[in-house]
Formats: sequence, structure tokens, C-alpha cells
Amino acid sequence: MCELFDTRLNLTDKPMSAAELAEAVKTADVLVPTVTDRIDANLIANAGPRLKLIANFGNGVDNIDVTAATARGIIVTNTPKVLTDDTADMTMALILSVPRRLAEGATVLTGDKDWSGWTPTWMLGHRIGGKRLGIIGMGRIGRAVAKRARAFGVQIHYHNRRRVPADVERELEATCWESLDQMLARMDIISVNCPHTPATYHLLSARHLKLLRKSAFVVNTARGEIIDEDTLARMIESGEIAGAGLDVFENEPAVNPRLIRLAKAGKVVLLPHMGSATYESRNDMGEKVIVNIQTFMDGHKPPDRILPAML
Ligand code: 8YV
Repeated sequence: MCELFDTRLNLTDKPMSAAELAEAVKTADVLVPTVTDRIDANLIANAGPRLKLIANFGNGVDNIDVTAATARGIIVTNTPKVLTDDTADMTMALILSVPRRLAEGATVLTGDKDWSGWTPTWMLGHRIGGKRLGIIGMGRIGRAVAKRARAFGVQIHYHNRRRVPADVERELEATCWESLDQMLARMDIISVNCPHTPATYHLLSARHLKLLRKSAFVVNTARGEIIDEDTLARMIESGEIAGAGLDVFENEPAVNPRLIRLAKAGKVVLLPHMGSATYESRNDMGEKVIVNIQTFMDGHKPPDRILPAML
């Protein structure tokens, strides 16, 4: 970016303050935010006339008020596709880690007490082969999760705004559920892979969570806001849901203390938003940001433009 543009960098790798962001939107032609930068309607209303492009470093654009930006003639782009596989891998890791008690087992050898050795009934978990996985959101990441889970012998079910093409369903041996309620009541594992939009905020509401089986596990690598997190934590505490694997949280970087207690008790596995945290994903995301900016500056439509109707 420094070679191509007159670039101001946030070298600290810490989120910019509200004042720094306000200053940036007043003076820049292009803003490159991340998930931690709230680009809301108020900030956009106070942007200078130069600001023409918000090239998000990230796939999800729920940190940006796309409608407000579009109304002001500011284009918004994201970085799709390049983090699909890494996020799906992390989803699979969480799908495995909760029923197979991976995090709990790993602490046995590094804890205060010595390991007393193998026994026939110790640290038993649940096999994932043959179980039913319900994927909420069958876009790129949902399909990549389905492909991986198939290889583990998991049965694929999904709920999506639109049914996916028949050839994709066939290849993934996936069953489509028009009714989220009906799918939730029948699954062993739920994986959240849809974007966070006004329509998916608390999609897994208290009412929906109550439909889950007592033996079900919930995995979320999308956005914390899609699940009523406090209800999820309370239901795991009371044994109404078996456990969860979460890479994202409702109020990042704050994490619900109930979830931390449950993690210490081995009921949930918590990761600090690491889904796309590989050198490969982050480099490719950067490349996408640059291509979007350069294409726009050359007077063409940037390839990864987000329109309000897409959300
Ligand atoms: C990104 C993500 O690293 O791209 C996304 O939507 O959730 C993350 O994996 C982050 O959003 C960067 O802005």
C-alpha cells in the first residue's frame, strides 16, 4: 500500500480511537478498517467530501453501516473467499474439540497434578462420525465446513435463506431445512456460519436455543451477535445444552464471565476470534484490499463491492 498510495498506517496494531477514526474519515480518500473499527452512520455523516471508498480488511461488514455509506456515495468492499478455508478449518477444530474434550485433555498434562495414567472410563467424550450437523448459513464458509465434516462421516443438514443448487446439495449429501425450528430440534451439532445482519441478530434466540436437544453442541465462528450468548451460557450451566465451541463473542473483546467459568469446567472451548488468523489468509486479505482500492482508483468497479441489498 505504501508503494502504491500515500498511505497512513496504524502501526500499533491496536484499534483506532473514536477521535482518530473521526480524523481519518475527514481527511482520507479511502479508509481501510477492520472488525474492531465501528464505522457507524454518525461517523459516516461526519466524513469529509474526499472519502469515497471504505475497503474493509475482513469478510464480515457488520462493523460498517453500509446503507449510510452507500447513501453518501461511498463504496464499501470486503475480502471474500480468501479466508473461507481457514475459517472452515477452525470450525472443524471446534466441532471436534468440544465433544472430544480436546482443550480439557490438553490441560491435564500441563496442570498442577501429575497424570495418573490411562483408564477405561476416564475422559470419555462423544464420537462425531454419524452425528447430525446443522449448518446455519450455507454460503462459502458453510459449504466448506460441510465438505470437511462429510470427510469425518458427519451427516450434513442446513438452513439458509435460499436453498443451494441441487448439484451442491448432492455433492455434500446435504439436507435442506426450510424451518430452522425443525432443524434445531433434530441436530447433534449446530454450526453458525451466516453473516451478522439485522436479520440474523440473535437468530439463535432463547426460544430457538430451547428447541435444541440436551446432548447438542453449538459452534460459532461467524459473529457473537447471532446467538443470545447469555441464554446459551445459562442453558449450558443448567445442562439444557451439552456444550459450545466459540471463536466469536457478543461484546468482543469482553467475554461473558459465565462462558469463562464454563470453559474452566470443560463445558465450552473459547478462542479469541482466530478463524482467519493464518499468515496466508491475512496476506491474501491485504492483497484483496489493495486490488479493491487500485481498481476503484483506476475508475472501475472494485471486485468485492458490497451493496445494502446483499445484506
Ligand atoms: C477477520 C472475520 O479477520 O473477516 C471476517 O469477517 O471475522 C475475521 O476473521 C476480521 O473481520 C478482520 O476485520
